[in-house]
Amino acid sequence: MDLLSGIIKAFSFPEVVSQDGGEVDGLVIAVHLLMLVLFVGWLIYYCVALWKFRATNNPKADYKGVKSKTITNSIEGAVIASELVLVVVAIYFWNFYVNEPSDFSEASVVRVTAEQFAWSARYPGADGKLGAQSKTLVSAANPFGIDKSKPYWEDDVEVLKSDIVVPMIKNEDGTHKSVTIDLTSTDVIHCFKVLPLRVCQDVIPGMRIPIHFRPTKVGRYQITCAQLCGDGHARMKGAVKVVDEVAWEEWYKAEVEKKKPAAEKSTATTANDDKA
Ligand SMILES: [Cu+2]
Repeated sequence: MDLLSGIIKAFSFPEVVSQDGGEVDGLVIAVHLLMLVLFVGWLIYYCVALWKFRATNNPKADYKGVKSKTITNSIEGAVIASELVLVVVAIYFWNFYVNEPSDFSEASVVRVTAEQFAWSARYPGADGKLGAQSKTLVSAANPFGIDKSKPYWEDDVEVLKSDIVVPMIKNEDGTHKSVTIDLTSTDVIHCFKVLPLRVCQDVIPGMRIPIHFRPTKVGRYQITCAQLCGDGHARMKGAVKVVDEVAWEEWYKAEVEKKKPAAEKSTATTANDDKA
């Protein structure tokens, strides 16, 4: 019984912690079913051909082959139909993943930058906007390649080579708020894969690629780099930490506080002391 449950578990989907994860599982099942239909179809065709053209029935080779167009047309039809199904399903899911979610806001964007061999994140500060970023400006002192000649960058919150914290916020209608992650890389191609969130997106230098998901469960989920990105690829681990709304507010407030200039912080502390 243990063996059976172990086998079932090995062939089951991992836990889903994103609202739309079920759709991804549906896509995986649909593609596998389509492949199964094609596999069985071709297997039947192969067996029929073996039987029909067996040596005992056809002692002499017929070099002209089959003249009827039925077989050729059926094969071409099957190829076109299966390609069409794959293209339609792919376009549907591509739209689903790249289009902005209905509740998109600039303030909920997290800009994640990959490098050999770590993940870092940048969040909009109190102004709700992220500063401009350019690959040409990336250096040890400016790992995100921030363009300091443009506005909005000063109050941005940075998390270097640590957990990427995102909030799990439940809407009144029972749905969950979306999180948008803009992915980029400072060196080579990496891949941001978080299985429980059902996201897997290549991270390409010079490009900013958005992905969306709606976390439904608090927890710490491993980011696996799914592109061989160098000799340290195997140790390129990161984590997406999904926290509830209260923990998110606390964390974000503390990070914003860290960004404030020392003078501003001491004024705030004195004001609080006065109140006490
Ligand atoms: Cu990697």
